Amino acid sequence: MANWWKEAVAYQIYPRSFKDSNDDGIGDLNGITDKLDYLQDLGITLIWICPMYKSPNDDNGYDISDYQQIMAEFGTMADFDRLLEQVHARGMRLIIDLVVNHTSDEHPWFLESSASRNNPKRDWYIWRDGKKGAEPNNWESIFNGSAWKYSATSGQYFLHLFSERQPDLNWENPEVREAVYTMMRWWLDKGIDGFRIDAICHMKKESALSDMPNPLGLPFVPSFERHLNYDGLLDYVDDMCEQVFNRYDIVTVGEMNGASAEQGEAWVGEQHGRLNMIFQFEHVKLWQDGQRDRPDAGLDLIGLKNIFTRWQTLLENKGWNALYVENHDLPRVVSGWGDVEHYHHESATAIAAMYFLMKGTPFIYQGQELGMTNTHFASLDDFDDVAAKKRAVEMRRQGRDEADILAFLSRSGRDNSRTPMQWDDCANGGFSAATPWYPANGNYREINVARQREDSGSILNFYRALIALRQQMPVLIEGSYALLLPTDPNIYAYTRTLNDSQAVVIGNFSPQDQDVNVQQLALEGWQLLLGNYHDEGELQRLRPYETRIYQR
Ligand code: TEU
Ligand code: CA
Repeated sequence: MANWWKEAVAYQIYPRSFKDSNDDGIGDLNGITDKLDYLQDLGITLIWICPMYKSPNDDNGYDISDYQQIMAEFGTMADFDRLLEQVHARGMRLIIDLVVNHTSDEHPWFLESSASRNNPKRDWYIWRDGKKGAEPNNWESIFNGSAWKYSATSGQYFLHLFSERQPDLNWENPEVREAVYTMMRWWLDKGIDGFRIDAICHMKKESALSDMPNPLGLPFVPSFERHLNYDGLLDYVDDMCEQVFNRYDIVTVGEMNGASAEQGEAWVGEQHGRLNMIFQFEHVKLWQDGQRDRPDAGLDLIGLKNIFTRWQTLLENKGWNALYVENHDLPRVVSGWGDVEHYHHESATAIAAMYFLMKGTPFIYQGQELGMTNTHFASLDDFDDVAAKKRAVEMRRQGRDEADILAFLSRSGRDNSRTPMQWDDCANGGFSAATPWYPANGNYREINVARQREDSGSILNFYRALIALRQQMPVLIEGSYALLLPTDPNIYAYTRTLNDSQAVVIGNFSPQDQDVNVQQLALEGWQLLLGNYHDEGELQRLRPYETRIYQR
């Protein structure tokens, strides 16, 4: 196969929480380098690290004040170079986060732009006059509150779709594009293997910046859903590909909220030559929307099957999927879709097999391979994430009571996935000898790498087996996907087929036994390759959260 990234198994690192090498309580680049053997041993071949650039850390590095310097807390550029070299020495590849929808308000570009109305960089950001003494329009920021902030220096407002410390760049301006491309080439010439492109769906703004309809009379109206994937966005992407990406042997993955499976081909269809993959959001929103309506709703399995199957089928032979169920913006998947209390091991591994063996490049978020869970928040003071804090303010404004807000943020908050990686049962899970910047999840004594490494039946070793299986069996990389039992509310089953070789992945996503129609699935005579129970069990019955992988 021509494209190395199709065979890759990817691992996402949140540097602040991965491994602290110098015991100041903050994860760092040398910490990542120290753990490369762990990743290699697991079978990882591609690493994505979240932003490690200079940043005042309003949004944990997603607010960049210098694209060509390393955040002091994370180390130096020499540390980065050594990390890259050590990744390559192990035959792995490294991609970094490209955050160019916005910069930090401390970036020199923004400092210049905000200095005066006639500064040469004024138009690098999106400045507007107020309307009758108020914000230029009624858009709400993704992190709540107005999407505009007033700057007294020049008497105008600037647009920020995220926090007010993350002003949006004006991508209409060719000078902005050129400056960003120069920066991108600088990293690519250094030898990185590609980019995960942050918030790409938000880069194109509706040019009139017109008010949202406001039937409910809200102070500010959520606007981002309407402006996601706005007309003309693909022109930016084409330009970026032509000017930069297409000149390198790299992989590009866009963070693409707002693309439906039907639109997927425009983004990653090979004949268009745009991005290699996108992180689509449909399965994530299914869960989030379900949570909004019914807080205790777990997994809507049929909804999930519909979404994954549409992406699998519509991109078949056309483009490539990025497969993921966790990242640093989401709560832990086993806490949302599984059953941590009764079937932690079974549900974490059933989820793993289900998404990991579809067609596409699987991404594992740090700690997912251990079945790390959501953490415990005793009060609203326990939240660190800027998004959670601002959400709490907005919920208070809506009159929601504290207990309600705490419950909502506890199950949806991004801090859940940002607790320190659990390496062993030493203090702070072995992440750091110092007090970590964010407290470790109290369950690190039970859930940690050291313990799971020794246990052949652990979640970690299940992931290791999945990765090995995928590397050994071309059908699991290239085989086409077909859904079985589409209307079964408890069982997710599908085949992968390549010429005369076939695999079946079957999983029970309920805490009850489920009968399997062996005839319907034609399972007789198949060979069991991997399962998440100690014994084979009965062909015709799946135990709670049991998953099995067969081959013909
Ligand atoms: O997230 C952006 C992101 O999730 C949006 O694209 C999405 O549309 C929105 O949250 C609606 O749910 C990225 C990073 O992953 C995140 O950590 C950053 O906070 C954010 O960009 C700003 O850089
Ligand atoms: Ca450190």
